[in-house]
Amino acid sequence: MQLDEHLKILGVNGALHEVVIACAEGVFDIAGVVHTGEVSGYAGTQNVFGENQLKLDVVSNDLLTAELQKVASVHMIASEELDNEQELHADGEFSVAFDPLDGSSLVDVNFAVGTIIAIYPKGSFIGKKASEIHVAVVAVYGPRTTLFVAVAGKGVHQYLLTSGGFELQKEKIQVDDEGKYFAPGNLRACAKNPQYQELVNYWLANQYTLRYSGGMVPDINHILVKGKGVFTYPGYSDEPHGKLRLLYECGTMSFLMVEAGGAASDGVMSLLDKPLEHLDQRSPIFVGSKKEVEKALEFFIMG
Ligand code: P6P
Repeated sequence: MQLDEHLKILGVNGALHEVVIACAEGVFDIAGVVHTGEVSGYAGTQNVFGENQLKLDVVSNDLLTAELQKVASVHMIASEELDNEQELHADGEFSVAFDPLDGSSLVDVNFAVGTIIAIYPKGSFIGKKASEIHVAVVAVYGPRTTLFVAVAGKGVHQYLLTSGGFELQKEKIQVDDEGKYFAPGNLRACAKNPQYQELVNYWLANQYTLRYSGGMVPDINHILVKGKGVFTYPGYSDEPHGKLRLLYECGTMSFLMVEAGGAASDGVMSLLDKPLEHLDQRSPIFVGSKKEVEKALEFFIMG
């Protein structure tokens, strides 16, 4: 079954259906440039986080923005690659936030990368929470291009990009409450954060299997597809809020995981309930199987 038809079965119709399809079109376009490798090198510019942009970052952003521009129901957009949120259509019903190519620094070593998109109610993103997301669209560009679509209250569904379009692969993906896979981001923090060192020691002592690539999307994809595990990217003294962006990465991936029956926290509160203060806000993240997230937080709260 094609994405287009399955969305209608999920009750995604009208303007929201148009926006989701535009996101999928953008993913299709980005997959083309990622897999051909024709676009390489640096753009000579920096994003709002002060990171040097690859040409692929900029091209991916432009491809997705172009698809969203075609849809009258898109009010505003915000991109990790743009300095500010932008209005596309004054009468649009939805605002779309995205990281067009997450993990782009891994493209040169041919690791999997991804696109992270969240469709919110209209208006500015400031003050919004991930719990307000209507639909999340997350793509994994690996040996194959796959797509997660999470619809608020309707679960997470996976599609495979084939010559015929996005074909439904798995409905209602669910993660177990526990499972011994761990994806420990920012391990450098262990040198200054003994609580993190203790958590890593716990995972090792209990024979957890390491699954970490350095790409948030493929690393969380692993938890969703295997149905268990935990991804962490804590802060520490030098970076108390960690590295990952609340709007473009943590919020959307948390929405995806919670819709699949998992949990997501910043160490203090649910990441679904954390209001956005500014576009480049960063947040620690503990996300995955419920009991694995709870166990991870024990080490940080007790510390
Ligand atoms: P580190 C990729 O650059 C990214 O933004 C996420 O996709 C990933 O989880 C994280 O950074 C990796 O960070 O510190 O392990 O290189």
